[in-house]
Amino acid sequence: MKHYMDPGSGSCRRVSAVAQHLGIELEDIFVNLLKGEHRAPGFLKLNPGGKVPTLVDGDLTLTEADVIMVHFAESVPETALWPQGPARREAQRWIAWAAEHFRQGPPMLVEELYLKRFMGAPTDDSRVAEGRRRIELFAPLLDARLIGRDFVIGAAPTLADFALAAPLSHMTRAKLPFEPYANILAWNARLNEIPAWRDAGARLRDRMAQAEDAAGLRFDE
Ligand SMILES: N[C@@H](CCC(=O)N[C@@H](CS)C(=O)NCC(=O)O)C(=O)O
Repeated sequence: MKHYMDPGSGSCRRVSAVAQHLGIELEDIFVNLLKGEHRAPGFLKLNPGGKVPTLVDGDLTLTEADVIMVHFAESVPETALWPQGPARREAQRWIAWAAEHFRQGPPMLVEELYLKRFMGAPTDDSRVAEGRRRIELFAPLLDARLIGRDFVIGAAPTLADFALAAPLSHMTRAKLPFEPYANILAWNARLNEIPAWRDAGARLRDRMAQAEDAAGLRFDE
């Protein structure tokens, strides 16, 4: 399976981590987002939306990290990442909530406070305020859900955890304001102990560190 990806993307981190966790081998094809390679005509033929991750599995081309994660989970006999019965509905509910609500605020701040610096573009303060507002609106719900739970569905991680945690991948670099949410921070730390999630997180950090060096930027000020 070919995985068109940029290791610096939280969405690609989900795809890489789930594949590794399930023992599925992927051929990674680097699409350098910072160089605009996702807008190249060849890539747009594959994914007219111009986004990574994009997966090619034989005749099937899939976009949307949520769908690709499910494609992997349903290709193995049984995995706790994608539980059966009511727990699966609950996981699906959180995946939908992540896409519709929780994963809105953080990417706005990542773009405004971090990625724009690579392009030398000015920060749009209204988008920063909107990103913060959305985090303040939705983070308390996830924080409350995690009281007394190690992971979102229960004792074991599921695809829902990766769908929710992916946008926190740039938390330090973009200084995402999650300090008030102790349960989210503890859960994020627990997820980072899962080898496949940690490994994809390390590749993301290395990728961004190299990009920062190449651009002559420092983000630890
Ligand atoms: N809903 C998509 C979002 C994918 C997405 O936004 N990917 C980003 C990287 S994290 C991207 O390709 N950005 C390029 C652009 O939008 O120009 C998914 O979950 O796979």
